Amino acid sequence: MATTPSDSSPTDGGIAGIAGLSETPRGERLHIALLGRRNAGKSSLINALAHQEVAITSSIPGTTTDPVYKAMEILPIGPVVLIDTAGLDDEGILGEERVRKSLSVLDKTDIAVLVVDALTGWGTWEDTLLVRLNNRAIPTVLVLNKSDLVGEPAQVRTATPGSSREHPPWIPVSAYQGRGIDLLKEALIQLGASTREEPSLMGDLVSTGDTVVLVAPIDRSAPKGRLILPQVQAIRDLLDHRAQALVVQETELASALNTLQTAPRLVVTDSQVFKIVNELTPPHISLTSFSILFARYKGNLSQLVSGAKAIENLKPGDQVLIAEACTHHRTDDDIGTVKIPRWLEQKVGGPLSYTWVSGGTLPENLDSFKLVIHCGACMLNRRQMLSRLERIRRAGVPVANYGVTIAYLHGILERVLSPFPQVLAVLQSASTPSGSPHTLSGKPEAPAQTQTQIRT
Ligand SMILES: Nc1nc2c(ncn2[C@@H]2O[C@H](COP(=O)(O)OP(=O)(O)OP(=O)(O)O)[C@@H](O)[C@H]2O)c(=O)[nH]1
Ligand code: SF4
Ligand SMILES: [Mg+2]
Repeated sequence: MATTPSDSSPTDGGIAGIAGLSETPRGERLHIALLGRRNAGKSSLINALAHQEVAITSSIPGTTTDPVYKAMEILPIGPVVLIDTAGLDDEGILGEERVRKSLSVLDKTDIAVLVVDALTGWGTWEDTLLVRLNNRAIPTVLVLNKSDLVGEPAQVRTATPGSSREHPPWIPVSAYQGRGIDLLKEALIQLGASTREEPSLMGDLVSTGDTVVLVAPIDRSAPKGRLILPQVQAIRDLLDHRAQALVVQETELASALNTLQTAPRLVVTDSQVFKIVNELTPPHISLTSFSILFARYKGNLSQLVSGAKAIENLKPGDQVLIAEACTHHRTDDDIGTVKIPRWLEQKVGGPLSYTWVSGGTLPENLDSFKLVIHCGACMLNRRQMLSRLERIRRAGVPVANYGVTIAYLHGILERVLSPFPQVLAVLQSASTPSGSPHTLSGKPEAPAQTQTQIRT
C-alpha cells in the first residue's frame, strides 16, 4: 500500500499541530457552562469570574442569543473555557432555537454553573435543568445570583408554585458587587479536580524512571522551529509521570535503542514512518502511534477499533459518514475527503456513497449509515467526543476515527494496539459489534455543513 500516514497534519489521526504551543489547546481546557433563565445574571457572572467585560450584559431579557466561548486562565483553576448561554426559558420560534443551542453546549460541558436569580427564586425551570444535568452526570454548582437584592439568601423562595422540591444547597453571590465569587471559584476548583480524573496519555503505561522513545520525523510537512502539539503533549505527559522522553527522528532510532542500557517501556511513532519504525523496533518492545494514544485519550478506543473492523463488511455503494468536528483548510490531498475515501475504496473494491459533515453537530439520520469515520477530535474535549460516540452507538452504527481507520487500512493496527491487550482482543475477536457503552468522565462553533456525494 502507499505511504503510511502522518500524525502531523491537522486532521490526520486528528491531532492538530495548529494551536499556538504557548497556549493550552481548547480540547484540554476545563469547559464551564453558565446556564439558567434569562436575566439571571449569567453574563455578569462570567465577567465577574474573568475580571473583565467579556460578555454583554443588560436588563433586557434575552441579551445573550448564541453560546459564547471564552478561553481564559482563571487562577487558580487554570486554563478554562467559559461558556455563556442564552436563557433556557426563552420563548417563540427564535427562542426555542436559542434554547436548543444552549442545550447543545451540554455535550461539551465539564462543569455546569446553574445560575438562579434571587428575585425569582428556584422554580420548575431549575428543577428540569438540574435533572437534565444529573442525567448526564455533569457536576453542577448552584449559584444564587443577585443576592445583594435580597436580605438573607434563606429568605429567597425555595420553591415557586409547581416546583417539585426544595432546591439543593447553593452559593449566594452577587456578580454586581463581586461577592461570593471566591466561594464559587473554590467550588469550581474542587469539581475541576474530580472531573480531571480521566485517562492521561500514557500515565497508566509508564512508571517512574521508565524511558519512552518518541519518533518525530522532521520532514517538509513539519512546522519550522517547533514540535507539533501531540509531540509536545506526549513529552509533558511523560514528565508529569516522572518518566523519561527520548525524542529522535526515525534515522536515529536504531542507535538510540542500542544506546539504552535497558529496553524502553514504549516506542511511540508518527504513523508516517511506521513501516521503518516497526522494522527497527524489536518485537519484545511495545510500539504504538501518537494517533492511537490520542484516540484512546479522547474517546473510547475499543469502540473505535470495533468500528474499524466493520470496514470488512462494507460493500460498494454503502453509505459512509465522515464527520469532522471543525472546519479547516483543506489541501489537495485532504485526509477526510481524498485519502481515506481512496484507501477505503481500494479495500472495498468499488465506490462508496459519502456524506461529509463538519462542525459541532452530527446529522439526525445517523442510522442510515453503514459506518461513521470521525476525525481525531483535537479541538474537542473528551466529554464532547464521548457524547458524540455515544450518540453513534445508540444509533447502532459502527464508528472508527481517522487514526484507527488509517492504521487498520495499512495493516498496522494490531502492532500499534500491542500496549493495550484488552483493545487488541476486540480487534482479534470474531464479531464486529458497534461498540460498548462507556461512562462519561469527563471560537464559536461552526454550524454543521453537510454534503453528500456518490463517488464514481
Ligand atoms: N443587583 C444585581 N443585578 C445584577 C446582578 N447580576 C446581574 N445583574 C443585572 O441583571 C441584568 C441581567 O444580567 P445579565 O448578566 O445580562 O443576565 P443574563 O443571564 O446573561 O441574561 P440573558 O443573556 O438575557 O439571558 C443586568 O441588568 C445586570 O446588571 C447582581 O448580582 N446584582
Ligand atoms: S477537530 Fe477534527 S477536523 Fe478539526 S483539526 Fe482536529 S482532527 Fe481536524
Ligand atoms: Mg447573557
